[in-house]
Amino acid sequence: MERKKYYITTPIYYPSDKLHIGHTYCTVATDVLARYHRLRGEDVMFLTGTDEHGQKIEDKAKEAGVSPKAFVDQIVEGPRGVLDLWKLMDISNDRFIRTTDDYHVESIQKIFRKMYEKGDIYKGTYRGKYCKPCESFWTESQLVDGKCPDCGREVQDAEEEAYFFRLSNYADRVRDLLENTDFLQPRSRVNEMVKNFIEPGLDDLCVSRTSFTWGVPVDFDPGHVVYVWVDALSNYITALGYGNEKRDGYDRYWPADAHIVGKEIVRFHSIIWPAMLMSLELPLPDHVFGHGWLLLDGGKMSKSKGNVVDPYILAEQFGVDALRFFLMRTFPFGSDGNFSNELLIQTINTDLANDLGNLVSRTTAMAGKFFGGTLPEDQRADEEKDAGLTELLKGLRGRYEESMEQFAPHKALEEVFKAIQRANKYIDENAPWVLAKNPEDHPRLARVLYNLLETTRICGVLLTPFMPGSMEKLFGQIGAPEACRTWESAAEWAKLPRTVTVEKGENLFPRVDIAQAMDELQAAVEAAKKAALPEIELEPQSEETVDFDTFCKSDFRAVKVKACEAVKKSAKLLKFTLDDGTGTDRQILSGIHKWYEPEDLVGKTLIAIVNLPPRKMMGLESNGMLISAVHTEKGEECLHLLMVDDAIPAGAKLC
Ligand code: ME8
Repeated sequence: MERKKYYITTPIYYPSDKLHIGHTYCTVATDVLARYHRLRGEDVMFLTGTDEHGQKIEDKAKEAGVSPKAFVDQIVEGPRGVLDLWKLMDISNDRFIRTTDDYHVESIQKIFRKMYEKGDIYKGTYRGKYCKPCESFWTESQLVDGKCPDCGREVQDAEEEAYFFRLSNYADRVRDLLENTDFLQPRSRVNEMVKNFIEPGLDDLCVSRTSFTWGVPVDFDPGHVVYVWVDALSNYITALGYGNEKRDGYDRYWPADAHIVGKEIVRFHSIIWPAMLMSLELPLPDHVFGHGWLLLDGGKMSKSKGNVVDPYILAEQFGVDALRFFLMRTFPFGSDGNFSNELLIQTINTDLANDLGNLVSRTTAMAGKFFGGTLPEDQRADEEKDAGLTELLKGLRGRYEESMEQFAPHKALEEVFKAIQRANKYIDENAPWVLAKNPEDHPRLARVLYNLLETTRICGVLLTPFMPGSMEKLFGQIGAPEACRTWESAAEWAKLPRTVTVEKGENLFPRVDIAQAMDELQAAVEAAKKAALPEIELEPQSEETVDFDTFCKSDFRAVKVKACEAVKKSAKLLKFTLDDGTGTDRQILSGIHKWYEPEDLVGKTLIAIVNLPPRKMMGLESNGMLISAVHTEKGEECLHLLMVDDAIPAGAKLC
């Protein structure tokens, strides 16, 4: 029998900034669904990528002083970039598309031309607002208080020649698709789309721009670049070789089974994208699922709100699987949720350390202690006592499957955790430590432990899409052979060999100390901030000139350190006794204790300016100043006393 195909996609990300935990949420969710379909034995194609064109990227690159391509390359391929992040998060995408890839550009030009030749794209005039200093076009709705959203200055009416897509032609068919099929999910998003966009009337869509150049050029009208959403949405087919020879799989995988997208881009995926496909006369995807947002304190996610949202820091601190699990367990997919670091830690402690972790470690420890790790053949079931657990487990895969098919991974996890909690209760009900005391009860004890291992195994299979790495370890600990890790085996009770051998291993999910973890997170954020600072920063050179005679009045001399000590009650000051060649000791105070210990400086030849007027510091007189070189490194001030060749005699003048 031919394997069923399953094509699933994430949005392609704007590489305009580093990705945060909200972006990670979307990709992890899609990965979980992709892994679930693979577990079922389906032929999965999972696509993700980056959306690299448009004015926003062009502007950011300009700001950074690099070309747009160099700018996006750094964020996509550079250290801790998009590719690194997906690797770290164990994302199992089969393909990765960048909209700057040449095959994609070639396909976009063909797609644009095809719609143009069909008469669905026509040339017209784009009317909007223009900010002269920023050289930017804006629509009325993009303005902030009627002014340029970038610089806040006045804007003027402007016109630009542009191509338009006849979106209005497809309004009825799109409405029918939304209202009369299960194309768009969850259902609540359908009403949003129809009420906010379709009912007020769909305007034709401006699909080319001439005011910037960072995009796919319209090949039959140079000077125009293709609107970034037409470019971006098409990635779902260009990555399969539609319109190019470099990729393949279009016939096998299109139409997509599911596009997973965030709620703010549902409009593009459920109105514009189907209309484009209708124009191209291509089949429509089965489903678009619009998930909710992770919020911070009820508002938009940003780096400055106190919570740590850097997925690198979170994954390094708590483990990749714990983070993946938390995202899927805590927030109903489809609704918004409030993200916080405390909630993350609580979920790890409650579900992973207490419930799942304890079940595994208690069961394997008891099998080790009471039976040397291998369960005996002689086992005694007790229908009455076992039914509560075994019945729950027998129906678990079905309930899990139903939720996963409805794009509700949080509900699937809910079912699995009900079973885990039931198993922990089963331990208490059967008190294995009491059974262990009486040899006659050992067959019963063996069966209790077997039932617990079976429960763990089935839950392990169903948790594999969520925590692939940890479940692999779990299977090792409970001695589950390959045949007991499959989708089919999750529907079979008593699949694990009766005389299974367990292996007590590392604690899969250690408990997190909340106070300590919060401190460590803060320290990691500080370290990351520091690492992002420029290596070395130099003070800009002075633009003010000094005339030669004035400069020559400064008397710089070589001086030798005869003695040096810290000034009492001062954290900074060192007191130098110097030989300046005059025969009388010179005393200079210098605030450099942060960089030097006094004893290390004795005997050194330094440079001092000796004709400054005396100054009092901490009640002591300072006659001159020692010369140092300073710069900033990773945000920290660095200082080096100027030390010269010891062959230079004390008092030698610098000129
Ligand atoms: O929209 N919570 O890219 P993008 C949940 N390039 N999801 C979030 C989120 C949050 N706090 N913040 C962002 C784009 N996302 C386009 C897509 S597809 C043809 C083109 C989600 O990098 C967001 O909802 O701005 C979107 O689904 C995804 O991250 C990429 O966002």
